[in-house]
Amino acid sequence: MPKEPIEKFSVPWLQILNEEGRPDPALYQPLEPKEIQFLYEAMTLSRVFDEKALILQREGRLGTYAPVRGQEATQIGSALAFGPTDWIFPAFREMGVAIVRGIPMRMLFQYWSGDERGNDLPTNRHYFPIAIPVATHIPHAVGAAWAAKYRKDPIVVGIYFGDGATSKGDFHEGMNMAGVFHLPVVLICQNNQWAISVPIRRQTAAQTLAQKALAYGFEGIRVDGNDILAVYRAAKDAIEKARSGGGPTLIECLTYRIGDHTTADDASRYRKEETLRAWIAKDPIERLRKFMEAQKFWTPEYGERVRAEAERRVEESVKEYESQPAPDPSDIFRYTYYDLTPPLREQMDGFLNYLKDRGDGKV
Ligand SMILES: Cc1ncc(C[n+]2csc(CCOP(=O)(O)OP(=O)(O)O)c2C)c(N)n1
Ligand SMILES: [Mg+2]
Repeated sequence: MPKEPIEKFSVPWLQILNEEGRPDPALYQPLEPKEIQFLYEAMTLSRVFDEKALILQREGRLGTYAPVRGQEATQIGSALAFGPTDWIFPAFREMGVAIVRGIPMRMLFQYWSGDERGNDLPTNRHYFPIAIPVATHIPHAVGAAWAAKYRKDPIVVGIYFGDGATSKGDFHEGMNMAGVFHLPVVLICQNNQWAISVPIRRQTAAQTLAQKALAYGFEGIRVDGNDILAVYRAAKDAIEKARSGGGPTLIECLTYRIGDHTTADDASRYRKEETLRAWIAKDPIERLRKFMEAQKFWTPEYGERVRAEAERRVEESVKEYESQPAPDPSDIFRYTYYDLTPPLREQMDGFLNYLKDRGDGKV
C-alpha cells in the first residue's frame, strides 16, 4: 500500500583527508601549520603512552590495560575542540583524551595498576573519573549538562563511549533527555567496531550509529574517525552549536580497535588477520603525517624529535608513577563504605594486624 512520508532524514558523512592524506578542497578549511603540528604531536604522545603501557603490563609493572591504538584521531581530534571549562565524561579507553586534557600520565598508570588514587583527578581539568560500567556515565553527564543549562553556565558537556555502549538503556535514556531538554551535549561515539568480541553487526541492525540521534530529535553525523581533521571539524561545529543554544549532537567516529580489547583478551581468537591488516594500513597518525609532508611541514627530523620528546615525557611519568609510596592497605576497606560495618572493621583490623606481624606493613 502506498504511504505518504511524514519526514525525510539523512545522515551526513564527513571525511576531509582521504586515505592517502589528500585534503578535499571543498571541505578543508586551512589550519595554521602550528595547529596541525599540535594535533600530530598529541597523537604521537598518546601512541607512545599506549606502547609503554603495554610493555609495562607485560613486565608485571601495570595491571590490565585497554589499548587506544588506532583511535588516536578520534580521541585527540575531538578532545582538542573543547574549551578548558567544558566538562568531559570519559568511559575507560580514553587515554588520548585524558592526556590532552592535562591529566598527569602518572595518574593514568596508577589507575591501570589498580591504585584508586589514579582516579582521584584534579578538578581544574574538568574531567570526570574513568567509568568502567559501560554507558553508566551517560545519564550523569546529561544531568550535568542540564544543571549547567539551568544555571546559565555556558559550558558544553562532552561524553565519550563506544559502539557497545549504544545497546545500553543508559545511552538511550541519556539521548532522550538530551533531546527533550535541548541540552548542551556532544556525544562522541567511538565506533571501533568491537565490544570485546561482539562485532558491530551483532550490536545493531542499523546502518549507522549516528542515525540513532534522529529518533531522539537531534542531529547525528558519521565521521571518518581516522581523519583527525574531520573529527576536529565535526567536534568544533557541534561544540559551537551546543554552546550557542543549538542543542545536542551525536558524532559517530568510524574507526577500528587495533589492539586487543584489553591485555586480558586475545582478539586473534575472534577476528580476521586480513581485516586487522587493512585497518592498520589506515593508521590515523600516518594519514596526518602524509598530509603534513605534502604541505612541507613534516620532515623525518621533525618526526624523530616529536617521538623522542614523547618518549622522554612518558619515561618521566613512569618514574613518577613507580616512585609513589604504596597506598595505605586499609584503603581496600575504606573505599567500600563511608562508615565501616562492624564485620568489615573486624576484617580490616585482622588484615592490618597480619601485615604488622609480617613486618613490612605492605600488601
Ligand atoms: C555494564 C557493563 N557490562 C559489561 C561490562 C564488560 N565490558 C567491559 S568493556 C565492554 C565492551 C564495551 O564495548 P564498547 O562500548 O564498544 O567500548 P570499547 O571497549 O570498544 O572501547 C564490556 C561488555 C562492563 N564493563 N559494564
Ligand atoms: Mg567498541
